[in-house]
Amino acid sequence: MAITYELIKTCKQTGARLGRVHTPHGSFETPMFMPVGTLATVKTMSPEELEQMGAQIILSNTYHLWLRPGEDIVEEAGGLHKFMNWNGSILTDSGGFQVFSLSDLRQIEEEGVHFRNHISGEKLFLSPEKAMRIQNSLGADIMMAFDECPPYPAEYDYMKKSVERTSRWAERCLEGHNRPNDQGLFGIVQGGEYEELRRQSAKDLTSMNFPGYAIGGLSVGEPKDVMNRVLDFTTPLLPDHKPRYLMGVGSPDSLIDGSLRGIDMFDCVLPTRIARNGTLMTSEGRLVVRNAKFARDFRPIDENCNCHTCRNYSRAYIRHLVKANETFGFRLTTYHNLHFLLKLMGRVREAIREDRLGDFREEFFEQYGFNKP
Ligand code: PRF
Ligand code: ZN
Repeated sequence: MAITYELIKTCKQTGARLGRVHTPHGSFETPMFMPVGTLATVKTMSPEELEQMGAQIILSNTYHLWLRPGEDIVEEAGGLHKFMNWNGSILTDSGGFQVFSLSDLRQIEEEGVHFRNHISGEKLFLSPEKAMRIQNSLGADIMMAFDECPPYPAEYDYMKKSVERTSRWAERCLEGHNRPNDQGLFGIVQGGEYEELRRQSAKDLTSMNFPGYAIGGLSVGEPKDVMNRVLDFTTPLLPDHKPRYLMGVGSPDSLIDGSLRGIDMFDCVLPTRIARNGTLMTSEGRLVVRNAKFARDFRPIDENCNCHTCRNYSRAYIRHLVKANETFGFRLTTYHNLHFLLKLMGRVREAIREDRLGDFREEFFEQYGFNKP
């Protein structure tokens, strides 16, 4: 099996899991945050920098790499790891979600999804079999099943039909996967906010025996307490001896609240995207560095951070670069935000090891400003 999960311990205070996922490109500690490298690059960061900040696994996207440069070129290069010179683990999302969030004029059928290329307008079609063929060519360590992620809110009747189709598509993904020895395929549990449908989806997918499971369809506009409630009843439906991945979640509070509920893996464009408009995550909440009040502020972004950016550059300098649209400014902000989340996950793992994740949550939320009215 390409992917195995080792449970090291559960936090006595919260039930959160400390573990390790083994892949053909090394192992990574969990709970873990995966930086997003949609187009075979984590925007503005070199693989050397990612390694230096402690990234152990990154995510890339089937949909984007299929459109450009084309999975055949990546395959000819020797796969995604070689193509982009990243030797750690890689996970590719299946394209299902990107089709739903980026393209217009899509039409969902049993066979797959018809839609238009979000750049050229060209007519395209993606199916479970095609998503597997593309992901097999890309060669990531972990591939995702082709699913449907319905919008929030969605009617129960629609969600039920969608969950049933996602289960049938998952069967077809397993069938179409032709590199099970060096690529692990994860199933994706859907069902929106409906407990009965999450239960059905989890039952269908766990019976197919994937090496890991994702929880999809969250962080699509629902309130935070809805997400936490869904996690409360969904994670216990998943097997203990396999990794659990909460898709598209990356705000500091949700990373802690997800870990607390037994999630092992997370990804999100949030840290990299907000970095490119000058928003930084700090131990005291968000800092918008474009703000005039930082013009003569020669302190680091976060006095409690020891990243390359904070050790060497000031708020005033970064503000100047970002306002002038200088690429180097975006590199500095991206580096800090990713370092911040990776370090946060390290602190989460340490708290689990010491059975005090609940206390850590309280302290972190207090300092980050979540407990303020
Ligand atoms: N499915 C897939 N990718 C995703 C999601 C999903 O539901 C989400 C939901 N937040 C993010 N990325 N395949
Ligand atoms: Zn920093």
